Amino acid sequence: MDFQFTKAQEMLQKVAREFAENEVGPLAAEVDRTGIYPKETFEKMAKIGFTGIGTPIEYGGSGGNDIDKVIVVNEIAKKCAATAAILSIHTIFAQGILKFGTEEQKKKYLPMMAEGGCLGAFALTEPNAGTDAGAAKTTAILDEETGEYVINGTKCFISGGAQAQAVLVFALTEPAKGLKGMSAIIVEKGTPGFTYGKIEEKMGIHGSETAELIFDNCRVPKENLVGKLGKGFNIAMTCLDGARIGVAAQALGIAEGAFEESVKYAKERVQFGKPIAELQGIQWYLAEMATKIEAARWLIYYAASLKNSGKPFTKEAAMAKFNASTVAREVTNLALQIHGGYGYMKDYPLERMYRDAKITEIYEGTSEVHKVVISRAVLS
Ligand code: COS
Repeated sequence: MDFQFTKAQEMLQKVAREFAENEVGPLAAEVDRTGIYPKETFEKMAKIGFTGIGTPIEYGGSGGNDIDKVIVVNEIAKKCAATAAILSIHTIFAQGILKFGTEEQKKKYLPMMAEGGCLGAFALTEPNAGTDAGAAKTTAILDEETGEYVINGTKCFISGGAQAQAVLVFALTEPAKGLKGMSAIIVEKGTPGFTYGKIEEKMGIHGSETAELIFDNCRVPKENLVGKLGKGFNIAMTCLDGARIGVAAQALGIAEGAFEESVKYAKERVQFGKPIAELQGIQWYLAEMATKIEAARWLIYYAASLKNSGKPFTKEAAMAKFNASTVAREVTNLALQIHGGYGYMKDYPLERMYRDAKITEIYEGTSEVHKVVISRAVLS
């Protein structure tokens, strides 16, 4: 088993690290304070090719694979978890179209998502369908006369939902069949009947906007159906498997960012006449953090490499995400502890990292859902 980056991946990591340090890090506190979606940063990420990672060059993407995506999301999350979330979630739309879309859909949407700086979103969750995603009630009924789907319902907690140029919406095309009657349909921004409701105020990842999407007799051409009719739930689950590796990479980045801050602080902070890095209690914290981070990293790269090679990776993606998000919470907690009172203040990034880490245990599937997925796999 080869765990080495290729030369190109080493270069990508260097570029991503520099971009994160120069373009993302300096804005992170401001993005957190204002909650304003960092549009310019997203456009810069499009220019540099990050938004097109995983999309083939023939469709305007940058090529690359899941390892490359992990590298970039990881580096950006070290400096700003919200910006990493925006990038990571954006790529789910493109991946869904790439895997299940028609040639026309690929030609239309992939270039604009990759190079055009347009954001994509993924709308599955509803007020009464969170972990139980199959309980979604939004409908998309075909009007045979006009050849349009008429969409009615409300989606909630949709990352980037109000900014996105196109949203992959999961709706019941045959409501009587429940989740077996669910289909995936593209809805473009500006389509009559498609509006935004509440923009959520959250504990963390403030720059990654979370919106309610309202569909009120929203009509879209039947050509907007993605994949087979009635296969929407399977499409959603397939997309989420990949997205979970992205969240794991984000969680890893948050943990690494907090760890790096802690090492720096421990060497600088003098108490009892010496840097606190010389105290065994602090050394043990750092050792614990470093070990958890390293273990999380390899589980993520393992899941990503399985996905790349076309092997089943559902269980490993769930493990990688469950583990990395736990590590992000534990490591940011210890990092804040090492910083003491300063860590609790907004002058330092620790309290932001601590808040940002929590969502990784919740979105794209809670830790409890991952335990369901893992236990089903090991018991089957
Ligand atoms: N990839 C592809 N298809 C999958 C799949 C996967 N990882 N997991 C399940 N499916 C398919 C099953 O094969 C089944 O298809 P068929 O009916 O064709 O056989 C169908 O989906 C239903 O599967 P299952 O019976 O396992 O569904 P459940 O209702 O028990 O749901 C959980 C399973 C709980 C795991 C699922 O609902 C889930 O992941 N929920 C969390 C949702 C989530 O992550 N939300 C985050 C926000 S997204 S905006």
